[in-house]
Amino acid sequence: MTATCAKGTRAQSTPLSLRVRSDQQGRTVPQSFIGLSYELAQLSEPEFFSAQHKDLVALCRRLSPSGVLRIGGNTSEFCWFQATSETPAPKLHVPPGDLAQNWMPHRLFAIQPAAIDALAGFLKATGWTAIYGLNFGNSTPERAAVEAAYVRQKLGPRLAFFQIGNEPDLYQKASNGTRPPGWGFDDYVREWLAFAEAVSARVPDARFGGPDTAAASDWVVRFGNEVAPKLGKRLVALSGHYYAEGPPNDPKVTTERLLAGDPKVAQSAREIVRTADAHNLVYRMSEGNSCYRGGKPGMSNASAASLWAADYLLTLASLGCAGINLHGGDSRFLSAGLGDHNPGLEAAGNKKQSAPNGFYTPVSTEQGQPAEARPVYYGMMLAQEFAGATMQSLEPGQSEMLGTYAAEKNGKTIIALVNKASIGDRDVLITADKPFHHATLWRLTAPALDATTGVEFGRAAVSSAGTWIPRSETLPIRNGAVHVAVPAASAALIFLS
Ligand code: BDP
Repeated sequence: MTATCAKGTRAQSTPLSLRVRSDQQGRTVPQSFIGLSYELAQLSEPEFFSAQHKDLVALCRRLSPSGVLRIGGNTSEFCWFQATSETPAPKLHVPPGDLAQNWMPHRLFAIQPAAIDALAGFLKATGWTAIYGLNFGNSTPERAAVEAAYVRQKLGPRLAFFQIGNEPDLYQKASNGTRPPGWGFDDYVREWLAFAEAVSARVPDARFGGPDTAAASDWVVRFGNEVAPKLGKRLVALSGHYYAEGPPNDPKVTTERLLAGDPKVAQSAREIVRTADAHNLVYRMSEGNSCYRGGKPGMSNASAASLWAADYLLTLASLGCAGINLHGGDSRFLSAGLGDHNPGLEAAGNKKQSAPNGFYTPVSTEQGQPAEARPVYYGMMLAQEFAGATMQSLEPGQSEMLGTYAAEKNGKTIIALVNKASIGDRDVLITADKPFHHATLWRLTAPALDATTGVEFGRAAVSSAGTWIPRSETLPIRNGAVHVAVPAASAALIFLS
């Protein structure tokens, strides 16, 4: 990226006209739309998710008053609940072959009851709920049931649901090896049901979501169709992961490609939402980010990722997805989740990085340093403004490299314009079929697409204490229309009332 990204070029002469159609309503975005995803192994340090982790609490609260914390990831297959000091560790299944080619942890993480007690305090302090991932890779239904009973008892209504296992569609791959080659969907459902029934026997009101696949949307659809009739009201969500790009050391992974968007997102979301609707479930994108295997420095930890997040989240919201959880956390646990490989560092070449992994994390929480809102967090903040809003259509719809979204909340119209182009400012003229008299604007800005610092929303940064004092611009209204210039590599959030 070059400096032209920040400044862009002169605005185009003919503005793009967009009209908000309040008669064409979409779905209401749930208040719990925004979420974060973490490795379950973070719980091996009980103080991490605790009410005492003040800056992380503050940054979660700033992001959403009612967000969802999903705890799972690759390490969830290697965590075990040490219910008492006598509880033995589970047997670790080691796949045959060269472990250097395997990307799973292969070491165990003990979770003490104190970590669950602290998690309950963290959720109370943030106002969030949790999706709790039970180990399915190296565990038994009995162990899962004991852990689930304790989690349910301590988290109470703050437990959204349990998930069992992480990315089972990858289990039989050599890079994963959780199950032998040939193991497939039918084996998965049979084993999954055994875990769910064991948990239900101990926790009769337990709720579940699944299948938390890496990529296979056909598994999500089949899971909905096969498991919903068996579980009835106990199944509440269909879940799947989405990483837009990866791995970071693949030269084909670029900011340009990330921001160009991915048509598969809409295709698979439509299919999953249709299945979820048919069974009275919701669809949650329970883990994902800009680039798998820890993210790519200069992209996942940069302004590009904030624009990607704003656009991706609002795309999913308009397709009826009930929520998203962007993955992140402490680099030690993200490295562990990848078998201690750090491909992002390789991609960085000789450019020094402040952490070896977790370039995509929305909140940085490196040891001994205050928690910090990273660029992707600001894109999530922009999307959060749509929580509780009812999506509306904007005509004529999407335009190349410009994400356009509208919704109505508390009588106000909200419009997001995400200019993902590295050069070329966009001039937009907005009208609405509902008259408005007041128009204000918050911008999502950064010095350049690859800037890893200096991202602001509403001309303000979020401090580690969660403080954020945005400054809005008032836009003039002429002949019932408002004119907005959206510089290259920036976004605008407009409120009409
Ligand atoms: C997913 C895993 C998670 C990893 C992430 C990644 O669930 O544990 O950290 O991808 O590749 O496959 O970054």
